[in-house]
Amino acid sequence: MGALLELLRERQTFVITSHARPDGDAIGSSLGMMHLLHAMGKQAVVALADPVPVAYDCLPGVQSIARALPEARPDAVVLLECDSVARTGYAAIPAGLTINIDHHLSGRRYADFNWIDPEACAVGAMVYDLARAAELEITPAMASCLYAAVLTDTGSFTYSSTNAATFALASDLMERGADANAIVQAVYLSHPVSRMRLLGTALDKLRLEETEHGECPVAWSSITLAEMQRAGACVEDCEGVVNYLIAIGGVRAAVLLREVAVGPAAAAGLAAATEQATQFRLSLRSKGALDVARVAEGFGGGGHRNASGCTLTGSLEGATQRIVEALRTACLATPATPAGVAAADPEQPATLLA
Ligand SMILES: [Mn+2]
Repeated sequence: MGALLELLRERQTFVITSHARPDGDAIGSSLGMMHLLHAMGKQAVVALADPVPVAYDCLPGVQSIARALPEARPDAVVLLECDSVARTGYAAIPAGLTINIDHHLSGRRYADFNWIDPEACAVGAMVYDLARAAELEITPAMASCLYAAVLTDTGSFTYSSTNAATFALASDLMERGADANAIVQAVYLSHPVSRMRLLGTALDKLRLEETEHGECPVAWSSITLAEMQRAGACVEDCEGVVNYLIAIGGVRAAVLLREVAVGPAAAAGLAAATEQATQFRLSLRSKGALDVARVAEGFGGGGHRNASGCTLTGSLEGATQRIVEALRTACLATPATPAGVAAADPEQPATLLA
């Protein structure tokens, strides 16, 4: 961390970015990093290729987030939660130096400086550690941003990455002025009704794999573009649906397949994709030792042990068959823990993707 601080101190202008379709950790840690650099007397702007969901409008500094990269080439670009430059949604990010800060198991060392900590519950927690190491004052604004990152990336302190240190971090952020109540209100209690209608559709289509022993270790469902259109829903409304599938007792792995608009279909908005062009974004979840990061990597994706994602092309039936088969194989290869309860495994701490 000392080496990273040295790199930051030596430079003056920064661009901070994170992955496309930004989540709570992407937005919270980016803004937290911006506040940190400002506190160091640096020039720093956050640029995200996709819009910030309205749920995060309450975070201090969010109105300064740009969609386009600044024209002037910065001294350094800080990439948070990205396994490549392409993950940002930008084709290229010219900078004197690239800094990669990530906590995914599938994190890659593609930048000039790489700090990957798969044990961190959120990248927001790594930014917090950096601020402490720099002996900077953590302002209420920075605290709120980092709190939002930690809250969302731990599934509201429920994932197995949550430990005593996570609560100590949350407690410290609240002491320093994080507005935890406002964040919970905005992030969890302000959903549009379209989101609930879409959830209803997905749960209605829920399927469970039944083994000869009567167990149902794999659960799956899907959301098509037509279903989204019918519910008046947007892509954002699909977030978190997969968490309901993995919440079922006895289920060890779950997947939600979401049809994405590609090619001419994308150009026409939410028009149904042609058969050949059909593409699905998959969100995978698991409990305990079952590693869905590895399953996703088998399809060119990645993530955390208990939460990952990948993209499949083909028909819905074909894509479903391939992923369910892969999850079934992973289940068979990984012994189940009693009652499917997540095992506390100090050897391989699990971190989850929001
Ligand atoms: Mn994260």
